[in-house]
Amino acid sequence: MKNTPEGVDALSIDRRRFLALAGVAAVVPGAALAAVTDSIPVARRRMLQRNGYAIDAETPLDALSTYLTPNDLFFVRHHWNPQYAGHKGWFLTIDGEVERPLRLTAQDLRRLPRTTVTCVLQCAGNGRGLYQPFVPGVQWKYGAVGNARWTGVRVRDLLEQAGLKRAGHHLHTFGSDKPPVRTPPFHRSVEIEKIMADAIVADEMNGEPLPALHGGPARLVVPGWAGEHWTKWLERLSVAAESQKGFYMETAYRYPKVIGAPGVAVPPAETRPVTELFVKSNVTEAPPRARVGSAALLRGFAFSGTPDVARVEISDDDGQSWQPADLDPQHDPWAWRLWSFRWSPKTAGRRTLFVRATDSAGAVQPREAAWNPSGYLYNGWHSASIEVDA
Ligand SMILES: Nc1nc2c(c(=O)[nH]1)N[C@H]1C(S)=C(S)[C@@H](COP(=O)(O)O)O[C@H]1N2
Ligand SMILES: [Mo]
Repeated sequence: MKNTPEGVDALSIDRRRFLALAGVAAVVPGAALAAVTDSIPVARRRMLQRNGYAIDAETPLDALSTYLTPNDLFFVRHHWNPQYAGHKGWFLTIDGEVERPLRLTAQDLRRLPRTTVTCVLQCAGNGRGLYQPFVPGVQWKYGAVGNARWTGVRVRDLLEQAGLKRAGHHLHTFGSDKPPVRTPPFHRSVEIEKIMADAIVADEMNGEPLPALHGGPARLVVPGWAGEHWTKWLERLSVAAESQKGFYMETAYRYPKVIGAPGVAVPPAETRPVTELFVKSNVTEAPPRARVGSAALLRGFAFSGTPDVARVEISDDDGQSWQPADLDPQHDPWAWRLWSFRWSPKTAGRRTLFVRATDSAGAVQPREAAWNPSGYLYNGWHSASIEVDA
């Protein structure tokens, strides 16, 4: 694909340059955000750009140590450089299989009953750069994921107001970003059951107006489902009998129905759309050195496409035995769970600690992620390597 050049080295870019690249001005943080943001030291406030064209920047793991990921450190995935829409003149159209099509301004949206969801947004391609053999596309490693508090209006309320017809089974979503020539538009759709269950049109992120980089004035939030469903710069929601057609539904964002051998192509008829996220955990902080007999503290996060994480465990013997990590009390359905673990090494030398999570449906994070031709939903065990002194 033209818009995702391969093999581009990641450049570390600081926040100022990142904003310059994005062509947007820094927003003045509100009190709520300042509290979220201040807990990450200045030295760690940086992003890793993973693409030569369009902003595709991931968060370094050590900056993903808070329950809410600050807006200015939240990963960004653009398919191309959008023309950022302002609030003035913006409106959201709701049409298709509805009795009364709606046209809402940003102000109209703010006056409707509001709801807040705290949940994970992860790009389906997060971890693509870790697959063997190599998979072309943006070489995301660990940080195309974050946890945020999204506020806005339930799509169910909007569709009830518009009078959803029985023939409507899919919600087609349209953002205002226009692709470069000869590139298919980013047109997507989501099953109406999922939309009616818990999708929202969000115009706030972590208590601030939704930043332009993250789809402001408004975007779709689909808790538990991969990022490509979360249409940014939303301008139209259209109900239809069938799912949307085109490259981003029929070719991209599909996963093999049956997992085959690594590196082997899968015909389209033997794929299904990517939907729920897979259970996954990462280490965000671990000391490079430790000492026999004294505890070393490891921290990280865990999440899944089910509402909750049941357990996080650590192994210091290559997966033969597991010890439970402590789960932080803060949690919300489809949010991530922070964990911590005090490890007391008994022998000196270089040691590898693996982490794995189990979700509320009993799915256990596998040692190796299931290989798939597009490199989606990587969830192999993550590890930390620690040098233990006698
Ligand atoms: N209109 C539009 N919406 C979009 C995209 C896009 O390129 N255009 N990228 C999608 C993908 S693939 C992801 S992973 C998320 C990323 O959201 P973020 O940039 O706020 O992290 O937005 C989704 N919504
Ligand atoms: Mo994505």
